[in-house]
Amino acid sequence: MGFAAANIKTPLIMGILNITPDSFADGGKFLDFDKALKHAKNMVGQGANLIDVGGESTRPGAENVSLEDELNRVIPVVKALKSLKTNISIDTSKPKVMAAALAAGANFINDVNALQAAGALEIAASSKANICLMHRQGNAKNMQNNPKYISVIDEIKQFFSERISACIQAGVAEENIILDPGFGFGKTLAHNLEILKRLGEFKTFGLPLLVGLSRKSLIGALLNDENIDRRLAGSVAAAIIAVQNGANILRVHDVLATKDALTILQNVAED
Ligand code: PT1
Repeated sequence: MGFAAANIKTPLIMGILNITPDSFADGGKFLDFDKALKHAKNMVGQGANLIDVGGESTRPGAENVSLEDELNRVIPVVKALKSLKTNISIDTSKPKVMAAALAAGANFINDVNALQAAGALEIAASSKANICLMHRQGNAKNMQNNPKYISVIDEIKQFFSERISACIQAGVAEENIILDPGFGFGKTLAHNLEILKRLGEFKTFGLPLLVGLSRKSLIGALLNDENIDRRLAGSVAAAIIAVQNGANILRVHDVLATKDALTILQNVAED
């Protein structure tokens, strides 16, 4: 069962749990699994409201992962996360991974492809899980290759309208839908900044907004520093701006820092 996403007042923190394989050591698989669980436990302890389990990188230029590999990476982790009694999100575009993850205890589908794969809508509709519909221009391989929009905001809104309609037609409950403008997915720095500035315009759908800004290259570009280890403060600042502009769920690597910043914001913000 999903949580009441439409009633989110205080922003929720979605902690990122990337399950990447260990390509060399024999005992690698077990170590990865152990490390992933420990990390998830830490994030929940730090204030994460849901854990986003991903077995396929969707960052620019990333390689595709086979169905079998993705299932082997994420399903044991989803099963193990049940003991943490947290909300479990599955970050996938593959309908079979969605179905297996839901059966294993996930209650949130985070699809950067917005359920456009054949069969994805049906799986979403047959569950009570929350569904995050993210906007992306292009695919992982080509999306940062000169993205162009006439109006980035209008085009994302148009996409949201189409995908919300497709979901409702397929039988997904509207109150389970969450929207995400997809920072870094087929967007230039100028596009990303315009989306952050005008995030509030997506509230016209009356649905919660999820944003993923954490450690992305847009932060590095603004700081003129490509070092990913130096993106914490910029990521937290961007997350807080997003909340002030209407974001309801923050997809982040750094749960504790984000939680602390939100606490400061909430003590100052009027209700
Ligand atoms: C996101 C997101 C995601 N981002 C949702 N799911 C990633 N709902 C994975 C870069 O420019 O924003 N929303 N799942 C990670 N993707 C990227 C994209 C990582 C761009 C890095 C960059 O550095």
